[in-house]
Amino acid sequence: MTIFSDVAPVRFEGPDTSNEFAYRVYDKDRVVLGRSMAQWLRPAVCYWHSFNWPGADIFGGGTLPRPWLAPVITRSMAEHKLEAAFDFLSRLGLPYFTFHDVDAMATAGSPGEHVVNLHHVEELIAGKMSATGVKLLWGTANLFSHPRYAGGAATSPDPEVFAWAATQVRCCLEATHRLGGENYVLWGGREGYDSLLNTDLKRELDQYGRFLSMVVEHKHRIGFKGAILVEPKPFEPTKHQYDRDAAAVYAFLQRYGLAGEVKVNLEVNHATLAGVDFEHEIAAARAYGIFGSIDINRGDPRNGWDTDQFPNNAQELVPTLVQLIEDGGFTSGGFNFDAKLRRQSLDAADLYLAHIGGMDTLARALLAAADVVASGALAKLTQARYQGWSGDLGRRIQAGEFTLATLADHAVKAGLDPRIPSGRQELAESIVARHCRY
Ligand code: XLS
Ligand code: NI
Ligand code: NI
Repeated sequence: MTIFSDVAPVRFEGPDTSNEFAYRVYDKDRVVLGRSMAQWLRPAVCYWHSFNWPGADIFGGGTLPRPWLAPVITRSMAEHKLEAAFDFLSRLGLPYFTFHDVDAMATAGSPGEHVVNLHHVEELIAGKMSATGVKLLWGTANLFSHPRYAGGAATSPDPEVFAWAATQVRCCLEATHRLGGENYVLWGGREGYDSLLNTDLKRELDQYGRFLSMVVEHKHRIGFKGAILVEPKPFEPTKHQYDRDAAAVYAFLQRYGLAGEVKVNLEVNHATLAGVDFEHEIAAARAYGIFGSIDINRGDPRNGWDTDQFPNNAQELVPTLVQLIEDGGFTSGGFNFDAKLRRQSLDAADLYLAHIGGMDTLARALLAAADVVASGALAKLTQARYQGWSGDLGRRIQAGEFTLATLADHAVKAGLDPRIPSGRQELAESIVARHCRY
């Protein structure tokens, strides 16, 4: 018995159910465009916000019932937490979870203790995974909470901090590998700066490049077949984070020779903070060939920080799901609910209600996006816009048959007077809106 045992296993009951502890739209086996909803969405629950966060904010302490939490976590508290977490996961019925090393283990005071404590909890996690069938979407090391990381981890001014971070990532990557994790994530929460006046930006980027190269080398050394994913975010907690968005990550990977080795884990609220639409991040990552996985949540339009709320607006997510379907779906990635309850959502039941609502939102967006894609209407409209490029001039430009000078000569000689085609943006938006009927 845990605080999550009061809710019966959550099942699909359809749109007419009056049971709030049931999925209305997410029917894991329902086939959409040739594969099941579960295969399209590959949903995961995150350990940190769900079980390792007491509901504290910068002005106040914890509000949520999380009896296994304290400033220093002992082994028995970590075990209590694990028991509750897997009780919740098995009742919620989603296939995956994600975790940071320190979310799950007993607090460690030294690198040696860290190795031992993580290994201890890894064995318990393995037991729970095989007992419940819940799988690991990704693991990650927390390289930002401890005071030693105040100046960054890989980008710290102190190489001993770099070495501590290497210890954590080595152990967590190996644990993720042994647990059958499908990806390994690095969110560089403090890999950035608060002031350029005291920061050697070039040196820090080189340190970060070195660190990531070591991670990739180790991945191959141990035979981990999952993807290494960097999670972009523009700022918070630092003033500026080097991985500010998908394009910045790509430039970084190129610079350090890692473009074929590392992809991105994109988060909705981080895109909002970066001042771009979430679908922009997906489109950019696809264009650069680095799309990996998604942290699904949302911000508040009137707050400028990472509020990490559960998604509840399906229409807003349709362009994202259209991109995902066009890309053929995830390979090793999935939708990780990197979302947390509000501080007044006080009951254990609220964690179920939040995930159920989020899952139904994703399922609604998937169904609408599948209809949009199946109708072919957006593809037709986009294709029509670029039709000129299929003509003789377009093909010859792209084939490199002109120089700048010969093309200019051609334009002058032919007296070109082009009329661009209508963008049809309002129609495109109506096509999305009219398919949102689930
Ligand atoms: C914080 C990030 C974090 C990562 C994992 O803003 O979203 O939760 O996903 O370290
Ligand atoms: Ni995240
Ligand atoms: Ni975030």
